Amino acid sequence: RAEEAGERGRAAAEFITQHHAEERLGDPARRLAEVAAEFAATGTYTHTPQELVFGARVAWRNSNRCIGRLYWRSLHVRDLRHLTTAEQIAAACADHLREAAPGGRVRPLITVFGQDAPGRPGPRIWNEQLIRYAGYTRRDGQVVGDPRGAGLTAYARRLGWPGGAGTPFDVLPLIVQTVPHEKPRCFELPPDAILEVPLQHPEFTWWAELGLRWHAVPALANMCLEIGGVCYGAAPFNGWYMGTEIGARNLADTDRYNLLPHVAHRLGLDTSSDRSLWKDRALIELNRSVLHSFDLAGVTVTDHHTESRRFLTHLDREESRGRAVGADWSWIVPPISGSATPVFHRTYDDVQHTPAYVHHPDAHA
Ligand code: HEM
Ligand code: NRG
Repeated sequence: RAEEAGERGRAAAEFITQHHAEERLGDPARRLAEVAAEFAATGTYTHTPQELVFGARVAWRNSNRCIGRLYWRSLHVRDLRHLTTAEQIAAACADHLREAAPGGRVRPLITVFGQDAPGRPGPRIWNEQLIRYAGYTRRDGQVVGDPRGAGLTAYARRLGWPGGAGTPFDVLPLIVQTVPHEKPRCFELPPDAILEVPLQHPEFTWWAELGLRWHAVPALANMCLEIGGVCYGAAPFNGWYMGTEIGARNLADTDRYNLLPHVAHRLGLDTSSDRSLWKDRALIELNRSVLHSFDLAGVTVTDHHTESRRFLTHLDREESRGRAVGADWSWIVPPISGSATPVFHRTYDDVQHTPAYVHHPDAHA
């Protein structure tokens, strides 16, 4: 325990020093002394609003799995560390979603709730993202909706959530915990906080009949924001989607919506042999439909070619500033047409810098 406190104290000093150096704030000695004193008295310390903004942005810059980091300086930070009740936090998450995509224009945004303190953990959001679709497991083991949401769906039901309409795209309630060892609580998201895009296709008019849709804002909610030895366990953040996340993974993976066979059938493709490349062709049409539909709806979305180019610009820019960029090739390279993007044809150093967004084990796993 003392060892862990020492570790966090060192991380605090390192962060304060980094903040002063990067933002050219002069000698950090005064702030370091202040932090050391608060640390000695309370076992933790409080970031200034400026430190919080800097920390959240640099944590994005340090997200090795993220291809979208070129605009890391533009992250907008909502400092809601003072909120305490589950109701307030759920309402603030709904506001986050409204503010993240006014009129469909998505902007990178993070809402930071209270930090963990020794013996006093801060709030947690159990949902993987603020908006995720339920997965209802039927008696025959088949799942209606997103199989990825099946665990949380079952858990929400046990907490008393009555379930949604039973469609494949029912939005899960928020599950918020403010007091450890006490049951978390469910909050339905207000419909006006949920922007969704129905999928159509640029050529096939029948595509809309498939009844597919996806939500506009990917807002990761279960990662911990770690800044200078302090953990913010509830700090949902979002950017915009890259089309492949939806068209090549969420709707296509066999353990997700598994739509390739159905789409290939509707396209009249020969599914009797892998070598007809029916999966590949179905993937391309799914991805065209995602980009086309988001564009038509006026909702921000990027494609993997554009985003790959931007990422290389990001690498150049960071290197010219003397900063090494960590990256994880297996996450950076898009899940379709990898070799047609420039990020494929090189290697990266997967070194993890701090501050960072980190995965903590699911409370309900
Ligand atoms: C991961 C794109 C904004 C932090 C990813 C992934 C993509 C992506 C494609 C891989 C996801 C996957 O394969 O499941 C983008 C785009 C953004 C954006 C296009 C537009 C602005 C942000 C922001 C943050 C962020 C604002 C944080 C402030 C992360 C993190 C991961 C990630 C931590 C890894 C998630 C995990 O481990 O599950 N991003 N991102 N990204 N991104 Fe971004
Ligand atoms: N693949 C996930 C989302 C992961 C993060 N992606 C982003 N993040 N674009 C999915 O829902 O498909 N972001 O902050 O923009």
